Amino acid sequence: MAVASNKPAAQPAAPRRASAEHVAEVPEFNQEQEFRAYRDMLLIRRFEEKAGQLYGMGLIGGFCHLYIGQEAVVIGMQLAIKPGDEVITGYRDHGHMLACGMDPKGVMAELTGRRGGYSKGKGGSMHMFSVEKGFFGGHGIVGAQVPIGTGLAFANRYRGNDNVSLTYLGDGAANQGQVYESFENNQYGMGTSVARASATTNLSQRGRSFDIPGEQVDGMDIRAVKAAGDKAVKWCREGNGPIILEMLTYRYRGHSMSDPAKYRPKEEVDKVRTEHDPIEQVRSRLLKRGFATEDSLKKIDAQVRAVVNEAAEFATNDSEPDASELWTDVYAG
Ligand SMILES: Cc1ncc(C[n+]2csc(CCOP(=O)(O)OP(=O)(O)O)c2C)c(N)n1
Ligand SMILES: [Mg+2]
Repeated sequence: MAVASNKPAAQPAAPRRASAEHVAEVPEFNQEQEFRAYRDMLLIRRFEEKAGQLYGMGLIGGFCHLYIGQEAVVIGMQLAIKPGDEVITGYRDHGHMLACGMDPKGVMAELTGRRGGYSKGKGGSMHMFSVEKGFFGGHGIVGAQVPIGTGLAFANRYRGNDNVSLTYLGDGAANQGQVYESFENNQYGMGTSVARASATTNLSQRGRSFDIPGEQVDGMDIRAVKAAGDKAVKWCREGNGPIILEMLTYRYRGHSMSDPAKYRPKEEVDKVRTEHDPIEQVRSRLLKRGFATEDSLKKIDAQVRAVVNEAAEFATNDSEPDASELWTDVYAG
């Protein structure tokens, strides 16, 4: 029996955590993995902060959706895949591009609409691709990446290779009724919390009617992401079909740069930041396990900042595309 109610949903639920049993199973990273996790996640964090600054200075036009807070998801999954595998996502895509190894200069220059950008400055934040690095966009239409990601997976099957396609989509996109390979739940679709938008908030089970298995993962703990990614990727490589990973993560900033995020209490964000920040978790393990000192971490921070500053420098000094470029790379159907 279904019961409908027009009562407003309860207050947005506090960010859900992965189950305790699952967290307990998380395998440790070795020293090299911890360092890589730290450096790669920090690059995304600093890049996004810089993009936010450039947006504030009026140097980035259009939409700009930041990935701050969610870094462990892409970096953890990247550690589980190999060259030849494909990655596709929605519009919150800068982190995915950096994780795939795309050049921060080319990504930043695309944000500022310059020639040296990945789409020659004509696409912007949501329209960047690199077949070489296995990145297939960057899609502004919510859920549009899901059928394309499914197509990439089928292409691998038809070609008889064992490559996998990682298709990232949000909790909001989960209600689109598309075919799902991977779920990423940062608790909000624009200003709507997942508890207000979905009758069931366990999105990992959305594939059940298609016999697609799924699992919830602590998306703030990069070790949990990698472990779940390893298992899921193995499942797919063995030809068992798709699998859903619901990454329980959290978006620190508003939906886009123009969203002040007034629909949630500041304390909610502060709590995640202080207790579950994905980068802080790695940082404190590096120190606690004696792998790093404050000084050696400062050196990494400085290296990352230098890469981001160089990207910003390039993105603000490179020239804009020539007006004649308006007529190139345009395809008529
Ligand atoms: C088909 C379509 N409907 C609506 C929108 C407007 N829109 C842009 S982002 C968004 C929210 C999606 O949220 P979610 O999937 O949770 O991703 P997140 O922004 O949290 O990463 C909406 C409704 C759109 N771009 N495309
Ligand atoms: Mg969301």
